[in-house]
Amino acid sequence: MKKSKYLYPSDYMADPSAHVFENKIYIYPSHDRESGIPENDNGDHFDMQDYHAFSLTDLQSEVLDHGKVLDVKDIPWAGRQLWDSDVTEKDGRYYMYFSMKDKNDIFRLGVALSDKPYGPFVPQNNPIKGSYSIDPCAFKDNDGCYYLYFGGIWGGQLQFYRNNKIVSPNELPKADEPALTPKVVKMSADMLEFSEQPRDLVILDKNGLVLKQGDTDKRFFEASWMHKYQGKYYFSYSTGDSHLICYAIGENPYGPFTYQGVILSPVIGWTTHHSILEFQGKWYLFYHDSVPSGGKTWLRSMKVIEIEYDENGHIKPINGLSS
Ligand code: FUB
Repeated sequence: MKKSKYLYPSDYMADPSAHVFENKIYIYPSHDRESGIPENDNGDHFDMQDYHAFSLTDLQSEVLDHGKVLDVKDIPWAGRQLWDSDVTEKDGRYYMYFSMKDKNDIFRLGVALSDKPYGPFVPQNNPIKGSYSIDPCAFKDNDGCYYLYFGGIWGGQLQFYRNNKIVSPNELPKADEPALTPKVVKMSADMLEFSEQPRDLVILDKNGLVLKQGDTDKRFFEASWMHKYQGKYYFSYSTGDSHLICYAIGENPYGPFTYQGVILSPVIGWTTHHSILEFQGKWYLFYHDSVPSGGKTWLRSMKVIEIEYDENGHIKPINGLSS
């Protein structure tokens, strides 16, 4: 599968988080819609109201839509905007982590539970205590510990915080200062809470220096994803306003991570967001672009393409426009 393929042409789905559960690929995307809200840097035009779950028995088969699995109306603490989500499994239960603004218009992370990978998911009454910002990625390590990676700048509000607290004046660092970092936190045994304070996930350049906020083609913006390859931890993410999916490698789930390069060059559409998984011995990149909607930033379509590693464990880059 060297050419990318659209996974669900009949509706707009973005930010696909893909996992293998029960020998199938399950995909948990954001459900884009035409809200009529004008586009702005705050992301108000991404006004999503529900999630669907999808599954695939293999990469050649049709994608099955399992229907609506969570609706903003059913979440007691809901304000607006269901952004990126992810799902993980522990002891036969499935935990959906999602980003949504609360009633004060502050992004928090929520969790919803199901006994099946295809939902429906039942939300908890409150957001995860101490959570903030967007784009949770749930990662299970080989030792059975679970971690959540999260964060996103600009509309994702990560710049509101320092040391996990809202600070004034809620600004990004200056271009020559260390970049704002994504966060990583170990989950509690019941998967409903953070077991510790979220930590900074530091990304270094090849000389061991911390990436700067002005390194816009390398520094973190949003869309955290974690996978393991040959015992190493691969943290991948979007650079946002420079529209790249990049990755960095570390020796443990907390890092530090060293920047390696680009996985996906810019696609049509402002945002770029992905997940990576291994299925039946091959590796795949799930992502989205706005080609089917004629370039509308807020109407994205999910896609998949096979990826390869070279002999040094580097991911061979994918061209977002011609693949
Ligand atoms: O889908 C809404 C937001 O757009 C996501 O949370 C970001 O990662 C970006 O893809």
